[in-house]
Amino acid sequence: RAKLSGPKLLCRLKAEVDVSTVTSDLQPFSSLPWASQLPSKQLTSDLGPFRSCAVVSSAGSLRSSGLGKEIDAHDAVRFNRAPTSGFENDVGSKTTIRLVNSQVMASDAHRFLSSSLYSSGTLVAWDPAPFSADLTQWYNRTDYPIFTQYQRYRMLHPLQPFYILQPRFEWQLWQQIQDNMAEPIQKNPPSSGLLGTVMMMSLCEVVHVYEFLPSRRRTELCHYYQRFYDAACTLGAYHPLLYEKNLVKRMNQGPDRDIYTHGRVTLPGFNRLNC
Ligand code: NCC
Repeated sequence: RAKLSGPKLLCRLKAEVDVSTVTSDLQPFSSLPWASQLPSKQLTSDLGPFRSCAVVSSAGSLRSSGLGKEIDAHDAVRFNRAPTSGFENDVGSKTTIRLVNSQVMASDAHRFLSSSLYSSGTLVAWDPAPFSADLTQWYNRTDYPIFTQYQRYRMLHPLQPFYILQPRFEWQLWQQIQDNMAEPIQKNPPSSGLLGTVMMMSLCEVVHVYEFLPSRRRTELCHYYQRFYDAACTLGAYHPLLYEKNLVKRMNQGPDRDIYTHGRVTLPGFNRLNC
């Protein structure tokens, strides 16, 4: 299997991966009593297009980066319980979209329903669904109780836009990682970081990703917001993170130097690609 060049890889992603979200008219949701809590339209038709976007990984190497100002010049996506308060100098303060996994939504420790951390911008949630499961199978067997938590959140915060990614998107992206690697990769969905990056490529003209590919500040510190050390946070265990990073490295259109100094990768939005 031939290794695709960066531009070919970008075109393949654009053609094969569809950032689809759950809408109220889809089976099995349309026949459920709470269907009206779901958005009636796709995330990609409600939001954007944004001119330039920042994908802010939660990596420990963001600490002392001083990237806050630069990040705040873009529309930004953040992940899970990554805070901005107290870390503005390094990660900025603007949150346009927050992408949360279903574990965060379900765990008591993360106070998903009550913490103000989740209340700015648009929320997008995802759950590691079984490989190629249809929506009904997934609905009956989610990894974490994403739908009960979604309904509760919507009751408490009815005005905040809140979307749920379709598992189809996770697995289409997983397939692209697999198709472009020589070895078989683990059959777990990509990390929130890659899901968010591709989601932003569908919403923005240019996407800058910060500290997904580690800079010279590379550290075993897991998150910039927590004193916990584990190299697996950067290299992956459950998620095929190393392969995800390999893919992003190949698609990068910015200079290698940007990665080293700023942990910054530059990717084109799908709409800007001529393919
Ligand atoms: O850690 P997490 O990810 O919330 O980080 C968000 C994204 O940033 C990128 N990252 C993070 C740390 C690091 N040192 N290097 C990185 O590149 C990754 O792309 C990552 O996706 C997740 O993907 O949803 C994940 O969530 C956590 C956890 O569920 C939440 O933080 C809530 O506590 C997972 N950790 C565990 O389950 C213990 C993590 O595996 C993936």
